[in-house]
Amino acid sequence: MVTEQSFIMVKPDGVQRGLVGDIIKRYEQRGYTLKGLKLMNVDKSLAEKHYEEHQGKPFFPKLVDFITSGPVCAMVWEGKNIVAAGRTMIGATNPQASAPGTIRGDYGIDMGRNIIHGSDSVESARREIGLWFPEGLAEWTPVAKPWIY
Ligand code: FUP
Repeated sequence: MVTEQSFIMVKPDGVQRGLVGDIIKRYEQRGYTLKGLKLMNVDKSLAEKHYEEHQGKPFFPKLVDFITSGPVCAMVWEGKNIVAAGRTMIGATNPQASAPGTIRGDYGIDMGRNIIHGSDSVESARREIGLWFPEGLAEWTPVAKPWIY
């Protein structure tokens, strides 16, 4: 079985508002496996690399300022279809368009303060995990796995 991984990050607004625990709980309870976790400050260079696809867009400078404005909680989650399912759990980019029950739909109002990032493809997940976790990930298999799959 191919094991898919996604890079999920609670942004500075989510950390400041005390939403880290709830967000971790949602992925854990769904049955996904936590493979990497760290609270960290983000420097400009990492922020610009992470959001390189948006370089040159009008919102780019504000986005970099925001993501470097306080600690983020960087995570890697693993499991079946985690990239797409992780995004479904997050909701739409604009919290106003996110359904209740999603993370942004439950907690967000403003596009510039949308709480959480999740990789948008398996390819970006690979790139983002390499960028944010150059030290590598924890190696483990949860004992609950046969009860989830
Ligand atoms: P998402 O994958 O849902 O996080 O969204 P994008 O990669 O398209 O955008 C990255 C971040 O840029 C968003 F989380 C919010 C910000 N953004 C804006 O502020 N304005 C825009 O028009 C688009 C995105």
